[in-house]
Amino acid sequence: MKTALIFGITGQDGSFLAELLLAKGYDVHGVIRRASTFNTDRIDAVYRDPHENRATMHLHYGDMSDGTGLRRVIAHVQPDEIYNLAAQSHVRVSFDQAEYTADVVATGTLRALEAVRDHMKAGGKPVRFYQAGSSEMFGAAPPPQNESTPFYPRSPYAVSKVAAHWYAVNYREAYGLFVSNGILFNHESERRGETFVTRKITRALGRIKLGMQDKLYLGNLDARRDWGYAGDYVEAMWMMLQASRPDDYVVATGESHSVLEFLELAGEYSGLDWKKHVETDARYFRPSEVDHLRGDSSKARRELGWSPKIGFPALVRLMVDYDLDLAKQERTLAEAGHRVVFRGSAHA
Ligand code: NDP
Ligand code: GDR
Repeated sequence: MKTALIFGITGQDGSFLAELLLAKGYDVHGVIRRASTFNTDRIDAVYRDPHENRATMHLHYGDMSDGTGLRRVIAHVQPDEIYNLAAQSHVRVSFDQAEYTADVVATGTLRALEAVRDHMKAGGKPVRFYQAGSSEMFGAAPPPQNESTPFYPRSPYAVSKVAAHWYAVNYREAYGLFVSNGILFNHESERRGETFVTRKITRALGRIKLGMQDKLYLGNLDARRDWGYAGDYVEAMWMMLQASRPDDYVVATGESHSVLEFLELAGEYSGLDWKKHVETDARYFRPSEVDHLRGDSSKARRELGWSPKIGFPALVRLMVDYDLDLAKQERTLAEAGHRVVFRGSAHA
């Protein structure tokens, strides 16, 4: 049985990856942050109380800003594979929290790599390391973007991901570590954080449809993204660590759509006269925008045998369906007298 350690297990991708690895028979360990409220919603379905003695997933407290803690977790878990998915992952927020984003995303990756380097030097078993890179690293470079496209990052988040990418390459070259960079284009799901534009849209449409919300405020509708399904993308992460040698891979659908196109399709599918409900708010524009991302993932398709299964219309539909159901649950609770608070549109 292989042992995997996931930094960022409570996030969208962490939860899908944990499920994938559990289904493959892995012993799965995850690092979670201490918070004053529970932050394990996305993994609660696969978590078992360790006291019940049938635990398949183990959680450890840790933070990418705390290198000593990361070392301790690695020494304790003795993983075969580490997936570094932890990040302050919101591009807009990174302009407000630039230093923090750099510390977690760039230096946090360096801390993890240093820990792996020392762990192996001290005789620990060989570790394969996945680094969660991003299409944001390409930024202003024109599409289609592939592994040879020069990086041109346009936000503190993207600059930090570029630094993390090069740390990973350097540790591969300098110390011979098995480190692979996935350069993943946007991937969404019903578990997507509610302040990313796709989920913000589907969440709002569900609530508007049920009369629980009137307006949806958005920023730049012209930006184009290559949107895939998160469940498909975590498979590519796993495949990268099963390859015979470490490398860097773009993971994308090869198709791009504007934010407006996403909105139109989701609005039509919801059966709403959505134009009456959508307004623009300058606060959601970015100081410097990434206009057009469309990935060329032929290397991952050729060398890993990866391909996406869920296309754009199916992705939009599954998110709208899920959020319509969620809105129904909220309305039922509200009708039963519960206080249902929704902050969705207020942030980012
Ligand atoms: P999420 O924002 O959903 O999840 C991020 C995870 O990182 C959460 O588990 C979060 O914990 C954790 N985290 C945040 N800060 C810290 C910290 N200081 N120490 C330890 N853990 C921390 O992101 P996604 O799941 O969407 O993305 C996964 C990774 O892939 C990220 O690195 C992201 O930047 C990158 N990426 C994502 C893409 C996408 O389209 N989704 C595309 C390309 C790259 P908590 O739950 O407590 O907040
Ligand atoms: P992105 O995703 O920045 O591509 O980063 P996001 O969904 O936040 O933005 C996509 C595009 O939509 C525009 N937009 C808005 N965005 C948000 N969040 N809120 C709005 O109201 C809004 N209105 C318009 C944005 O300007 C942008 O052009 C995501 C994250 O998951 C990163 O961690 C990851 O690395 C990249 O995808 C690939």
